Amino acid sequence: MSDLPHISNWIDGSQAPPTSERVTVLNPATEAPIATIDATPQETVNEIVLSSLNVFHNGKWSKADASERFSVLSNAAVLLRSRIPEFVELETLQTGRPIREMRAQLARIPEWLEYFASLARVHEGRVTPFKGPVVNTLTRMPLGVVAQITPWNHPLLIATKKIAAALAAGNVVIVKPSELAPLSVLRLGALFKEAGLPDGTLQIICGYGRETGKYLCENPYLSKIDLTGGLATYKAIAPNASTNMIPITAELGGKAPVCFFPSVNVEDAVRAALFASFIASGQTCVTGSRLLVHNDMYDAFVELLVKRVESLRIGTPTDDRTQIGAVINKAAVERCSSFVNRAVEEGGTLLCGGKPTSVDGKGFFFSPTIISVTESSHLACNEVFGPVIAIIRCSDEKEIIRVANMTSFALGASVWTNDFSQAHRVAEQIEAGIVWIDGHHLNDPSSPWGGFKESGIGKENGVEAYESYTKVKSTVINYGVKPVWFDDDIENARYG
Ligand code: TXE
Repeated sequence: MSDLPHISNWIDGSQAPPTSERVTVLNPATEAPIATIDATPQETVNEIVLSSLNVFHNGKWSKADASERFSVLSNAAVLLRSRIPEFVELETLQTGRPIREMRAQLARIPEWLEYFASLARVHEGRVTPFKGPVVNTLTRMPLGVVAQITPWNHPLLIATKKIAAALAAGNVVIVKPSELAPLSVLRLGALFKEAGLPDGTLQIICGYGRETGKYLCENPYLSKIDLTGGLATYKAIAPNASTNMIPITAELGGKAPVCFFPSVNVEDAVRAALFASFIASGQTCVTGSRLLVHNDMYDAFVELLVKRVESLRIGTPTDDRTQIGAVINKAAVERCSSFVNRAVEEGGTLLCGGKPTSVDGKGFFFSPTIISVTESSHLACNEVFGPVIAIIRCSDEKEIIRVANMTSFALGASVWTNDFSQAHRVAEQIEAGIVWIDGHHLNDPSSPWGGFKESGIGKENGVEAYESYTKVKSTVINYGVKPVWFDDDIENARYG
């Protein structure tokens, strides 16, 4: 028996007895095992869905007043804010991301709980302009038991935003965090209990995606699946969801263009590129993975960019000075290498980086890499999900817009210019769910987040996310004449 701590599933308000099969979680920066988690088998997954259905039907949460949902989510926000340092430590340990990034990101996560708490309290139904003496009310009801499949790159942020929206709307939630970084999410179970959430309303189950995740998504009693992950995962779960008429929200990959125009000073542009491209070692769905640079600034931009990228500090994630941490696992290192090799084989020019590296001889690290390529190269068209960034020289505005749209993904994009009308013109023509002007990665609980094309379906954040966790009920109240259609003595019978 290993002496690693084992963190079992959080079910019905407490830690469940451990499953017999387990998954080991590694620290990507040292390759050392840090804990084991459950590998939940199908039978257990199905039992959990059924017990969650009972919890939904008992109405303690699904029929709770909006004011009660507001209080519980607000309490959870207060508790989370008071525990940020311990969550930061855990998140850094399991993702290998620099602690300075995790501090900045986690400090904001309670805002998602506050936002959706408020939305639960203030969201109102509608009355339609129905013809005749009729009042038609539209009210929103929770869906039922919803499954959330969450990833490893922003484990706590992504899980919290999905959980907050679903609970605010009155659903019972089953979360399956990524087997690569599940530990922070597992801690949310006890936190929500302390905040006053009824037992069984938030269930957290662990295991491999192709096993536990698959079993969960195949269950016919779910009322929604909300996935953040890869396109292949979406394609694996969609057929079952379709058979069982389960709606899906999917937040998938991206190939975000970062568009630079010469009105921007080169130093500012390079700073923007570093921020867009290398946060989380490029492992985010909106990573600025294609730098589209106007010809008039290209040479100066590249010269300074390479200098700055080469001086980024790769290091131990817990060190405050570290700017670039690890990537998530060995497969990610290999994937980065294979993208670099193919880009070079296709005639791309490696400008900097391009190699696996390590810290104290250990860990899954890859040096920040810039490769100049053509717009239709493999690197320019496919998602790396790592610190391997394509740069493309573009002759003018029209070309930047054309190249920006040359991708099957359409999640994020950013436009950097000091020309106000150019900013609007370009942003308007870029196909993407989120376009930033003079910014990148900007995120807020109120701001809908989700892509077009192969980047996904539906939105996280905002009223859109809340409403996607509800179904609309139309109640039609006739206060005029009662139906007389089949009465014998009525000619030209009318209704109402
Ligand atoms: O994701 P996976 P991976 C994208 C990105 C990346 C690619 C693969 O393009 O290169 O996905 O990354 C669970 N049924 N993003 O392999 O496998 C899995 O256990 C049910 C973008 O890490 O999709 C985990 O909980 N669940 C993204 C979750 O899906 C399954 C963040 C995500 O893992 C499953 C991460 C199955 N058959 C990856 N297979 C973003 N938008 O930020 C896996 N899972």
